[in-house]
Amino acid sequence: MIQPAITGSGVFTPESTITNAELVVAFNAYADRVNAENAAAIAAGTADPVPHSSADFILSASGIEQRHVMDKTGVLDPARMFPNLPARDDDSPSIMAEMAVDAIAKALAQAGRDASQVDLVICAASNHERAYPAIAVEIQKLIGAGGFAFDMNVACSSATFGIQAAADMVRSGSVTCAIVVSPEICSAHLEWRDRDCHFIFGDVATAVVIEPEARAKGAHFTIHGTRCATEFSNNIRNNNGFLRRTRDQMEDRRDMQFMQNGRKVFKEVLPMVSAHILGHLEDTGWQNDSLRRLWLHQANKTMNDFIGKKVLGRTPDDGEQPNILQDYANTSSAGSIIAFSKYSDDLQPGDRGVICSFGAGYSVGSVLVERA
Ligand code: CO8
Repeated sequence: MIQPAITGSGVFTPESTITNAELVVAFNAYADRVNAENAAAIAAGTADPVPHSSADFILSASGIEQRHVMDKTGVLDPARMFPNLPARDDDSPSIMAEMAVDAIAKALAQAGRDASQVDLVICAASNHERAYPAIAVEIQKLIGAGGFAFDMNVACSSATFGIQAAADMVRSGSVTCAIVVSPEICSAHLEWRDRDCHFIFGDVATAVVIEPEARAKGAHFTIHGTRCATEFSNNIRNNNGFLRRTRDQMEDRRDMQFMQNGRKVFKEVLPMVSAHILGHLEDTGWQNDSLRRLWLHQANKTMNDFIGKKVLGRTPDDGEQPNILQDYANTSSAGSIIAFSKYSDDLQPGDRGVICSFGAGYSVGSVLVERA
């Protein structure tokens, strides 16, 4: 069996940011407008007013301070409340592909590889811009890669599940230079008019290069193990899909966007993730005290603090479990890879770490790596 390694990683970060304060001003203006329109029904007790959002609540409940987005003007327009991303003609690159190409260029530069050497592109993300042709095949063409490409979706766990698929193909010898790219435009499937979730997500793209370790050109991360698990739950769900036009009254239905029961997710996913990582470590023969770093899914700071403590058996020291969600918010599958990409260069040969993502499905994926 061929030993796989992560030889490069890269992040595309959209220029526009929305701070919690900006977000709350727009949301509260929207709430005031809707409440004024419904004043009679609210007074008669037949409609509930839309309550105001609060920047203090957002920070204390999630740890998020701002998010990057592909378009902020549409999101912050109280009369619109979703991004403005005009359709492109079929001969122009799609938006996800364009984001992906930027992240891939950075990852390939770190790996010291040219795109012509790539023989697999997996576009692993929690939503795709169209049903077909696959975004991954468009990316393959745009970068000038060979081989084959496909899209996959396991919501927040897409990147780690993609790494497992790519690493398995490298292990078996069917590919020699794989890219797992995760362009996430969460802003387009988030319901910005729902105060329970309007603060949660942001946009980004990440990419990793996976190759046989023997081909690595420089410092890299040996992949010692990958493990994926799923367990069905309705607590994070989006009912949008290709059957939309076959059904009545779907246009502005709430469940056409991201829906979650955040409290239940919190309670049910935490034990699942801690047990998953600890089981993966044990079966690989790794002690938790040999870990130098945890690159966790970036949904909620309290959640990560809890998992870090459970996995290490103590409160993580500064830098052992880097968070990026204060700057990026939840970027679905890309979150743990942003943390990995930004906080891994300082590790020394022999240092070990875990990349772990989790979310809708439920799903959890872990990747055990060692600096070499
Ligand atoms: N401002 C002020 N008050 C608020 C706000 C707000 N914005 N929002 C809620 N409140 C109020 C509530 O109404 C509630 O009031 P009351 O007690 O009077 O009923 C109170 O604050 C507490 O509300 P919650 O119980 O909801 O607050 P929590 O402490 O549970 O925090 C969180 C909410 C932050 C959502 C938290 O539950 C959480 O992080 N849960 C885990 C979520 C998670 O990890 N989800 C994973 C989803 S990601 C995924 O799988 C990918 C999906 C695909 C990507 C989708 C892209 C769009």
